[in-house]
Amino acid sequence: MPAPPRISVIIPVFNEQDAIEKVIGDIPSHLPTEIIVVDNGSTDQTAKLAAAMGARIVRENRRGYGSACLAGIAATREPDIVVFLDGDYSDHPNEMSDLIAPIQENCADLVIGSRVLGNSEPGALMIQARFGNRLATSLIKILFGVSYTDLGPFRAIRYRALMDLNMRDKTFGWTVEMQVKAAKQALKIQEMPVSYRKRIGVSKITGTLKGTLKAGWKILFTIFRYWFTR
Ligand SMILES: Nc1nc2c(ncn2[C@@H]2O[C@H](COP(=O)(O)OP(=O)(O)OP(=O)(O)O)[C@@H](O)[C@H]2O)c(=O)[nH]1
Ligand SMILES: [Mg+2]
Repeated sequence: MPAPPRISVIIPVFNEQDAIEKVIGDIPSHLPTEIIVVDNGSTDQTAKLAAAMGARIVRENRRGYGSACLAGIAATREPDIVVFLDGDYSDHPNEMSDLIAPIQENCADLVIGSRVLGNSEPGALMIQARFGNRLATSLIKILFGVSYTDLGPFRAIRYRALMDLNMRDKTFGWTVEMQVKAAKQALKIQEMPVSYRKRIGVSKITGTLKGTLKAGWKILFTIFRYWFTR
């Protein structure tokens, strides 16, 4: 029997004290080798609660979703697979086995959890997020020839492939940068339907006009940037 893969789960968090215990508690306990919670300058009890649940806390004071993910990667200890998961309890961590299965079976290097293909609680995936996903994935299909349905945060990637992607984005271009670079490098890519529910706590990005515009602009900019530098 081959040894089970070593899995690092990275959870970027900014003030998620009402959600973080549920997120960690729903991760199948037999799966990850370690859970890394990247505290992106929280001013609440998030880090303390996560540590009490057994997570390793990494602090990253430079704000931004990508900054937090990059700090999480830097803190890993050469695992086989890295899983990214949001800290607001929108994703369903108990679906992690399905997400990593294609990598374990050597059918994929990158698995994107698709909220569009899975069950999304009404109102969880807001109209602006659905529209943004459509636009971004259509552009990726036209420019890079790869079909995605979502830019969802819940995703798994082989560690070596992740290193080769040389991720850079420090904000909300992070998810699309990974997908575009994976397309350019012709990684084996799969999507897995995942469930999605309304977040716990205050919406910070897609729930606000400013957040949506900033994230939307950054996503489009990132797609074209990697198109022009191909
Ligand atoms: N907004 C924001 N989130 C961060 C940051 N750093 C880490 N995060 C975490 O990144 C994850 C995704 O952020 P969310 O605010 O849930 O973004 P979203 O899912 O697009 O939108 P909403 O859930 O509607 O706010 C959460 O776990 C945040 O706590 C940051 O600088 N800004
Ligand atoms: Mg969210």
